[in-house]
Amino acid sequence: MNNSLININEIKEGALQLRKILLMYESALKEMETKINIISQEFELLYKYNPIEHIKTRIKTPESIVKKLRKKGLEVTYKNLINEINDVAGIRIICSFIPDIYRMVEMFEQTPDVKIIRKKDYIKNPKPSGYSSYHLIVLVPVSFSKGMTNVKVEIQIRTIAMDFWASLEHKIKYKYDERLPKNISKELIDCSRIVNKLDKKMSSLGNKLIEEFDMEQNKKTKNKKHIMKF
Ligand code: 0O2
Repeated sequence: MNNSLININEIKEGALQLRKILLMYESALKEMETKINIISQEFELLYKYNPIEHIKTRIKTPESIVKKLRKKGLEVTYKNLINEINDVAGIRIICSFIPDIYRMVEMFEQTPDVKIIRKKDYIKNPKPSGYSSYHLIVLVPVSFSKGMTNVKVEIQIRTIAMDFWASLEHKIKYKYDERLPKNISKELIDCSRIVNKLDKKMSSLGNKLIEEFDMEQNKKTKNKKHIMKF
């Protein structure tokens, strides 16, 4: 056993630094969650159609942060955590139909205080695993007593079907400690194709609903800006 003396001040200092970082990410998530909830309620009120089924937020676990830094070949430091890990704060938006996902992306592009720094379309280009979703990395301004900080948040936008596949695949992968036997990987890829087909079919059935919504939206908004006027 290591018999060196415990330095209580060092422990306190480390704990405070970690709490400050977590507060920064938790606050950014709250800001984003509030913005998305407002958009969702506005859609419901103005168009009687809400593209958002539900949202989930999470802060990445310390184990997952350390694993990701090591995978990237980086030292486990607070600096690397902030600069190199884009998804410490994550928000997942579950939409009804595929076109709703692109509508959400468009909306974030038009939100003045959310700066998109990266976009990844895993719907048009699914991952080899079969994973599909739309990812955005955004900077959200958060005000603290000593000024404003832009905090990185990852937004994953997907349909219910994409979420169903990703959640179960994640569970199965976790069970195998990410070393999936080949036959299971193949089955999962097949399942993702079925899910994708189902998604496209449901989206074409939902087209009428979406077309009516688009007409209403065009009537009610000017310059494609989603601002409620009082
Ligand atoms: P968890 O549990 O969500 O924390 P980057 O440094 O940003 O370039 P990164 O983060 O690997 O690299 O980017 P990517 O691949 O765009 O997004 C990673 C996240 O997308 C994952 O986070 C998952 O949430 C999700 N994801 C990506 N590929 C898959 C997949 O094959 N299956 C499932 N179920 N989800 C996937 P984490 O950190 O891996 O996990």
